[in-house]
Amino acid sequence: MPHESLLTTARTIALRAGELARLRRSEGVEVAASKSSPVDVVTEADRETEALIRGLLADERPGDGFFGEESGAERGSTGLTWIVDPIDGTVNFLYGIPHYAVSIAVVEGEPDPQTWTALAGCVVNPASGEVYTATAGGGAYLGEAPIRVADAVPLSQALVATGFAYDSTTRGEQGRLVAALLPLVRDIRRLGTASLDLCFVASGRTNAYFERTLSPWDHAAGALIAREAGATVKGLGDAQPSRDLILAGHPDVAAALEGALAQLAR
Ligand code: LIP
Repeated sequence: MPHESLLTTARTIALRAGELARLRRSEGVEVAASKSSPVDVVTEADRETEALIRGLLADERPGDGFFGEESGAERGSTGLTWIVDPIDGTVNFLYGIPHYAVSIAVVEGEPDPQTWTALAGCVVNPASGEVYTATAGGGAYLGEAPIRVADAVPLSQALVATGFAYDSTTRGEQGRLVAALLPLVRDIRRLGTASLDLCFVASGRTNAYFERTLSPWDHAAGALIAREAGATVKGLGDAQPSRDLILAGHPDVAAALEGALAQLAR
């Protein structure tokens, strides 16, 4: 498998970080601070888990760059950068909803989703024990089992996941769009963890996913896993995923969803 060593590093560290997050969740979780809005929170477990990941990567991969949600970016000298969300689905984690993830990806080139090449990625749900992995050209897996996107369905039969911003004005806009989309699809799922939303597309648990206002660490690993499982994963127009949009699904479903969203945005 290509980039197997990088994947082994990502998976080993993601599993250790997941164990720490699960332990901290069992001990009780409190908000440590808020960020972009009163409902955009960080917990001490977020910070502690990222510190663990960052330290283990520094030991294992000296010279690689780091780009994490809680402790920022550090340029490396090897051309590789680790993109880390220590606890994706922070609000689920805070409330004890067992649907959150440690997301670790390693990319080649600048740590910019518009230009990077993702080489390996791992998304671990510590609550369920599910481990999603992929390497560029090596396929996508849930545990040891290969995974593929669900077969194409008409948009009216598509189960579509999405998510909403921490900014209330943006959330209002997103809610109006989802209300207009709802009668056009089978149903909507809002599960609260972008990395797992992308893994659910990869494993056929949903037909498509879209969201705006995500950060690079939310989708770095999940986008590679979804692509390697046969999904189209794109941003707005011809762009790569960005804060403006990430959209993923079977190529035919992704195209139909993108068309519907464009129509509804007019
Ligand atoms: C979350 C994403 C989720 C989105 C939330 C939040 P966080 O990331 O995983 O898809 O809807 O608003 O951005 O903040 O838990 O790392």
